[in-house]
Amino acid sequence: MGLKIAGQIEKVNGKELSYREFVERYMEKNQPVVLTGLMDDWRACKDWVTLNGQPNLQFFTTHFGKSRVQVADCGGREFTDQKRVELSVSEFVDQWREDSVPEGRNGSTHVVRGKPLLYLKDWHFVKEYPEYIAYTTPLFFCDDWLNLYLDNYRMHKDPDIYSGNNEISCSDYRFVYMGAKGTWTPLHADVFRSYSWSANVCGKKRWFFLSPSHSHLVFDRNKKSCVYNIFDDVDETKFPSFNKVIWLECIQEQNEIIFVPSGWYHQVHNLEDTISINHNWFNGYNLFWVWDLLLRDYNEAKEYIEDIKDICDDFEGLCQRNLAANTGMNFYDFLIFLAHMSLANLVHLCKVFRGTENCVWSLSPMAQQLTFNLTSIQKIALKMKATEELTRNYRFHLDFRDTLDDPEFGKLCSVLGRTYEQIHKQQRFDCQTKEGSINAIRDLNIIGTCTSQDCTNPEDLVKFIDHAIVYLRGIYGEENV
Ligand SMILES: O=C(O)CCC(=O)C(=O)O
Repeated sequence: MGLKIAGQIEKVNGKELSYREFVERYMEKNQPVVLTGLMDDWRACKDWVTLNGQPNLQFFTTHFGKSRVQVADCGGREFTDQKRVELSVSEFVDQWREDSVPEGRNGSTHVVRGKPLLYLKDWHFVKEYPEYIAYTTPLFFCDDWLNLYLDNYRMHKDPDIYSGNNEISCSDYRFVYMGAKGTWTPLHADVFRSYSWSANVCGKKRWFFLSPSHSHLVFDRNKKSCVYNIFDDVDETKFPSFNKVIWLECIQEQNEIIFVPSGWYHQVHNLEDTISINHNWFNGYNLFWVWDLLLRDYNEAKEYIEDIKDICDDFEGLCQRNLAANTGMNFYDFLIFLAHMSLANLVHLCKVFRGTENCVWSLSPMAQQLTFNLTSIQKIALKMKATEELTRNYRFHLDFRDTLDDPEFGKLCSVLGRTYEQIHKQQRFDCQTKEGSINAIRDLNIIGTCTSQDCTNPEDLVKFIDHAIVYLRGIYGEENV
């Protein structure tokens, strides 16, 4: 039986959309959209594409040929994903060229002359070639705490997990994908239940989407395994609701960027030889998706080893290590991340406050954004506080005052500040700030007056944010924060 398709994803000219409109219509509502007109000046669109619109494979061999990359075998499955091998870019390109002799193609079976179709995925191109500015992230997708944080910190520090290949694979979430016509990505929801955006530098993709409220339909009775390929002859006894699924479809053309919201399951097919760039990211609008996933994966990890609980010296530690290995971070990693991000947001809030003493504070979109961010972090910390494991086990410690002196934190703060200045410049507030970034929070002595100057658990973070907001209200008046 064929798939039921209910509709298409909306396409909007990105040049005619304001940041606020993007937030209100898509990011806040968690709705997909395709944006056009945002890639005009990308170097990738010139260097990586031939005059007749094909991937410029020679350019890749010449300039990036020695890079080692992960390549998926589109015909082979390994657990929930495609089998992967590591190749150099040159080797990958050679194989692509060999396979692209027309008579070799065998329909949509993901195999060419008995050999699997190869799809280069998750290439950390920006990390590897920081000097080569292939593109600029469109403003709509710049409020990206995940990649800003990873540019300065590691998400997870356990040397057992964070080594070798893993070190590279966790370094950031900015990727290049390259694959011939027929390559594809199986059904999945994104890592950390982040948002993603994906831009077609050349080629064409066909996307199938399922909203989070219907995602249970692609799972088995135990809600453990998900359909792998929606075009397979899906076993009805195993996936009894699969035939009820109604999909949203999107044909994404060259130079179009798709916004994939949190928790939407999707399967993707390259209809032509395609190169795309994609990022995963999260911010104050979708943090709760990340926490929901972590909690769910934690409960699963715990259930899986429940039978060794009584003979294990550090059962909770083992659960957290397994969670980090499977999901990419654990509770403590996430809490440290939240503590850094709250302090960075507060640094800027103090800075804006200092610079706007004589203005009507509530008019500042920047202050509204920072206050919103702090409030959404606080909501997650409150949820974390309700998690027994986190109240019983204090496994990390962050000193807010020391963090202000950390040069990596200084870099994180400057990039975050620049990002919000860029985002809000359309609605520029009249009073400009003159302060250095971190001085304002020091001068205001917010940390010194807080009962919890250290963060060791979610409750400390909740109190710290409460204190900061009450303190600023005390100085500048209730209506202003
Ligand atoms: O382009 C693809 O093959 C997959 C991309 C994807 O799944 C994503 O960006 O989330």
